Amino acid sequence: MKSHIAILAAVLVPLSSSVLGADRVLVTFTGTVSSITDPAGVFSAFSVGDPVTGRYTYRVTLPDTDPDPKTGTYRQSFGDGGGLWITVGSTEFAPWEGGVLEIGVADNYPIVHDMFDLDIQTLEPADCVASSNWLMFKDLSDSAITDDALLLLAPDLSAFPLSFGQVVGYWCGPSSQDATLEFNFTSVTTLESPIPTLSTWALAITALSLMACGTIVLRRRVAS
Ligand SMILES: [Ca+2]
Repeated sequence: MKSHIAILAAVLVPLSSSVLGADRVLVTFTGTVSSITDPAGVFSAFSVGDPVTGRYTYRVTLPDTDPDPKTGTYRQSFGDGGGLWITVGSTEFAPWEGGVLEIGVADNYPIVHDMFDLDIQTLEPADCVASSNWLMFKDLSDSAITDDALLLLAPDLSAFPLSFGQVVGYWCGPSSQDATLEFNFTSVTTLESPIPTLSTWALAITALSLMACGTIVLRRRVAS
């Protein structure tokens, strides 16, 4: 019986944050470095083909600060729990503690088309040096996005054919130089959302099946 309870707890605890309605979105992603533009030699430790992992998170109740019904702008500071992390190889580019995650949504907007993007600064601006993490999901056919609301699930890569991420560095001074490391996505996965995902429903069905089996076993033991 104890093993049944342990199994149920292992299944139901993660469910409580998703089936019951998480108040934030948490998405993980994987990818591969596709290009490096690096005149200053900032990203010399990395190569095209290097593996990329990362995650981002934001609160689902963030207000849209853009009155235009075709575009949304949402902000959440890193100190308030918003963030976008990118790890290339074994090097993590984490948000600067004073950084603000900015999320943009565009619905059938001129030139931009349908777009969902996230951006956060990763280094405190000092000596004219800064850097940022940026993800962009774009659909030129204008069918992926239907309004300017925050996305509550990870973008479906098949609906956003033009998608990529970047780690960007800005160096200014006598010779201003930008360095950019770009990667393609191989997967984008919802871990938490107020909307139950297919994997969440699979977990729920597993949990209910286990409960039903446990009940049947108990009744048989009581009856025998
Ligand atoms: Ca708007």
